[in-house]
Amino acid sequence: MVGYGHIVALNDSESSPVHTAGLELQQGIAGIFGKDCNVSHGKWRGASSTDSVAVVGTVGQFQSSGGDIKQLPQLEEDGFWLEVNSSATYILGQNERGALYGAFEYLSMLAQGNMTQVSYASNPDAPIRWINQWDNLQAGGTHGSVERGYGGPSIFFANGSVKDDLSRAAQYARLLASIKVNAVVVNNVNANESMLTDPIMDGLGRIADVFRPYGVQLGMSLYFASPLALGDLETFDPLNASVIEWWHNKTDDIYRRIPDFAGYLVKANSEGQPGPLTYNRTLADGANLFAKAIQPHGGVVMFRAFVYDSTNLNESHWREDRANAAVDFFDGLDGKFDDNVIIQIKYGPIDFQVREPTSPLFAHLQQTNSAIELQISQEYLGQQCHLVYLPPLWKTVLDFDLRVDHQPSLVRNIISGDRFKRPLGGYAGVANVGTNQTWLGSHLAMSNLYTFGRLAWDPTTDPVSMLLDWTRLTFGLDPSVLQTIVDMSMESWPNYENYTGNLGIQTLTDILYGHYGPNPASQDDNPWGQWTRADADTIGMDRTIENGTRNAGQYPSEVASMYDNIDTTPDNLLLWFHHVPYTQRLKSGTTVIQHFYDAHYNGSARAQTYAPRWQALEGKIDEQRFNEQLFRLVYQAGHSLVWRDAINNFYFNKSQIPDEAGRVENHPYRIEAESMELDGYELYAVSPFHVASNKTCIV
Ligand code: BDP
Repeated sequence: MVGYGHIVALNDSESSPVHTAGLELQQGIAGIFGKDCNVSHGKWRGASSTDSVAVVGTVGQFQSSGGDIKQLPQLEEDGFWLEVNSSATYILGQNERGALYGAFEYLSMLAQGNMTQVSYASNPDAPIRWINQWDNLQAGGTHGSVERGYGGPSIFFANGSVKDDLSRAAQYARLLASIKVNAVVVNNVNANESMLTDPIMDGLGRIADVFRPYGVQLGMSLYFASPLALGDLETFDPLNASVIEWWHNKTDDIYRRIPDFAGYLVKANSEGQPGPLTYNRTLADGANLFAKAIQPHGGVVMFRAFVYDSTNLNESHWREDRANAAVDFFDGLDGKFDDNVIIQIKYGPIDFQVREPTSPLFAHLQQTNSAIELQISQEYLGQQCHLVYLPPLWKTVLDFDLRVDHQPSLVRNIISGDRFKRPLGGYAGVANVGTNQTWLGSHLAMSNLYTFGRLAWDPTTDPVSMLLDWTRLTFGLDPSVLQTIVDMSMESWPNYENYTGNLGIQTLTDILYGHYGPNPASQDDNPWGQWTRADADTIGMDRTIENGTRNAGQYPSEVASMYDNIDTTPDNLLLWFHHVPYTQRLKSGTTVIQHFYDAHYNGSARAQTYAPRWQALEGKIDEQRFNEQLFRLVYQAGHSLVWRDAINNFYFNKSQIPDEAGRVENHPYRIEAESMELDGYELYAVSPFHVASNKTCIV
């Protein structure tokens, strides 16, 4: 019932999420209905005190105010009860954060025109619903000050310090609370010891202060060698007594500043980051070092499974195939991690590619907590210059059944803790937002951040229904706007896969530099023994058990035999698991090479339709967003052609097998820029080659 004149928020402390919830309800109702409501913060005196009321608070606060709700079901941590009846609205959280989530959910209903009476409880599927930011203290990381960030510089850091003005950080916390995210790790996994200096820890305390009213906790990435790097000790051996004491003291220092600090995120022994293997200690020794220091404070350690390093391991197995690394490195460690450690596992065995099988490590950790790492920032997926709506990709992993011990073992039920009865687990989303007005660098990319939160709360949510909600909340209720955005978004990931890399060959994106644009040659020409193994006659990585890299054998037996056998491997992962002739017939009846040609033509043709479909919405979307998104979609149309021709030509040149439709060998319609008559322009040789045809562009 929206007609109330009064909102009661059952806590009057300004840093409390319940206090925030009162203000959000007031602001939201004013925004949606143009109606002013009073808010009183503190105790509720019962329904008789006013005839129409919305009450928000925790169940405990409500009951101690004398309130009584019949049939209140069991609420889990962060869960809430929402009841909208003819005279009142009750939003009651299991904790304060849950109450705020309930307020946002209620506002989301109203903003979408849903005025129905409801009465339900909502509980999270998993306790860990974290965002990871890869922000550097200093500008000058891979992409300015946010690694793999495409939305401008950091909202937290500038010039080696925490920013003075944290208003944008507060807005971020607000945004994340509205999608039920409960913590943010604010700095890059490629961490820096300076995070643990007093001025930075003081600054982190200020960030935590602006997060707190939204129920968002702060976490930090650690540099494993900090005791040595800061010059305090001569070692960072995790079993050394002074190292242990050092980390305990630092952890106490952090909690003195941030009593609700969420925990640490650790990237160890990977891509140049030091770790326990440096001292012949196990990854569990490394993780438990931090777990023990943080346990008395109630914090957790997110320890990343993205480990590939040459130290101290049966090197050849993972070097021959990086997809083997995570399971190899964690082999024998299940059950050795403390209970407040969560192993954070990228969705696939390699690295955020357009199509990967589920990481087999999810099946190996049965006495260890695990979480999935998803990448909202579209590093390999068009970097926000391409529209790619990610939930359909994420769902291929979350809904995958690993059949551990021949029992149903969906990834989402493993990470929620249900399958192996683990106390902790969940979701980490690499968002990398920046100061750009759009946060991520593109208007439509924000659907990925929104739906990350929705899936982390309930991974069974349908990708279309979440997208509809997001579109209504973002662009309003016009049916043609809804239809166009939903249609384009839903086809965007399969299309991107079509015009980039097919059949499980991965994105074929440049792997050595920016991870953007086509560079299929770089897939094999790199130090990690990857990936496509393409020659004149054959293509694909043999990951079978007998003759290949044995990667298929890392899966539980039912899944292993499916992938080990070419006949039961789905087409979309054929080249991930098998090395085949270009003439190999797919289940669809076509050959591998012809599928490549067709997919690239079809996918890029589809991408040509986005801009005109968007243009048809002119006048229904405000001018700024209309124009900015149009610019991106026009660019995507052009870049999809670059992709199409680069990949098709590359494999045509290798295989010399013509396209049955005769499109690849000759481009009758295409005029190379450098063969045109140039007036006022000059030819310019470019590297890497893929950015221009014939390695030449005009300037
Ligand atoms: C790769 C990114 C790199 C990250 C790394 C990671 O290119 O910037 O540091 O993943 O996840 O995909 O640690």
